[in-house]
Amino acid sequence: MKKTASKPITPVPQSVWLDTDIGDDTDDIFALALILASPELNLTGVSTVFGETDARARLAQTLLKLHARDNVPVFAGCGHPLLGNGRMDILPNGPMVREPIAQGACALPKYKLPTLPKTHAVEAMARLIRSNPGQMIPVAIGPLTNIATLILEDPKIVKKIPRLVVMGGEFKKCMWEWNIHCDPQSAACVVESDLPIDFIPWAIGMTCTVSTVQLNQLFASRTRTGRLLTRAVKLWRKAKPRLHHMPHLFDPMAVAVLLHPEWFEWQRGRVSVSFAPASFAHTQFTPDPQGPHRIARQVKKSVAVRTVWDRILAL
Ligand SMILES: [Ca+2]
Repeated sequence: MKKTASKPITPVPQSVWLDTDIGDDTDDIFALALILASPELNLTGVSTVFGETDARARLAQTLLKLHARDNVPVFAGCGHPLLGNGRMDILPNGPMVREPIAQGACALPKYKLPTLPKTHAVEAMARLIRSNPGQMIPVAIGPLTNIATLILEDPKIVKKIPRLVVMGGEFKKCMWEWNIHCDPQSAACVVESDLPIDFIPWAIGMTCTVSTVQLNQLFASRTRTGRLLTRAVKLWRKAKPRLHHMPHLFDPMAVAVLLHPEWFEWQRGRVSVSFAPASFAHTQFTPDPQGPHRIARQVKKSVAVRTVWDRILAL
């Protein structure tokens, strides 16, 4: 009997959607680069959130164009918090002045990029989820306004989303985390839906910091991506001269959840958002083996940072 050689099974790439506030801290552009560098993932769309969503969309389009991936649609989403009533300065911890996004100058001019679709990001995401129920995992790495709006407009849509990965919240330190703080009402709406959610909290991102040697590897890179990311980091540092810190890989770790879940130690339970004056926008966690949420408690930081960074540098 003739033997047939068994072909290795190639896993089908996981469909993902990136919901991002790309343009402020550099970890969003690193997260997008990591997705593009990962054959395990199929990027079906990008939505932008918070503030200048059109400018953020152009920055995402720029990185996609560099890699001939401008077939991936990018949509501008909600610029204002859910209850912002068109204002950005209503947050309880003082006025929040939004300046132009730090890395805006990295983006190619409009005429070199695909025309931004008129479809709102939330509508685009909803259409894709409905036409591919159970297939696509959104990765939310900005304030949760788009995701909350998606759920509010069609609460049943959560049944068509296998799970959501969120970079947001903090459960070890008594503090608010930026993405939750920028729109706590949206965060509450998302965690109170039935959506299964994996959380990468602030402490995980703080653990995953790029070293000086690794950053210098990026600065020495002469690839198109290397040059773009170098410029992004330099613009970000210029925008925050007093801090002058090293990039933390908050957002790329949310993507890494889909690539290497074994890097993380998880705890299952339920996340809630506090609206008490003394702990406004803090996230709280109640352990529950049947809960819909998982929070990452630990990460294998050395292998995680090295692997993620090497992938990004190789793009
Ligand atoms: Ca972000």
